[in-house]
Amino acid sequence: MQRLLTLTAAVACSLAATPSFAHAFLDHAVPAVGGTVTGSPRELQLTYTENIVLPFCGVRIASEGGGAVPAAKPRLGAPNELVVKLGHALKPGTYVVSWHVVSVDTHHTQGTYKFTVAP
Ligand SMILES: [Cu+2]
Repeated sequence: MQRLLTLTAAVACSLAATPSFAHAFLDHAVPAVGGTVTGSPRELQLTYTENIVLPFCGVRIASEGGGAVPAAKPRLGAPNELVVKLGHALKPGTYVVSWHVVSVDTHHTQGTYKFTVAP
């Protein structure tokens, strides 16, 4: 029975994973994915394609050289949006954002993107 339930869940998920209903992928971010901003942002906003479960979500920010940027724990700006307040202003340079989330359908996704702070 347990096995049948597992199989049913797997089939349901693969059926659900069509382009119209996928896991929580990053839809857009501020600063924008691959974008350049003038001056340091105070916070990052990451908006997902599905609602997410905050206790299982995390975001790390590092300079391209690898140094971690201190940041607050993410909070929800909306049911599908993480907001991360930065611990200090970012110097000009390129930064790497690494995120992982769990969507309300319990699936885990993760990814990275970069943005640049112009001088
Ligand atoms: Cu899913």
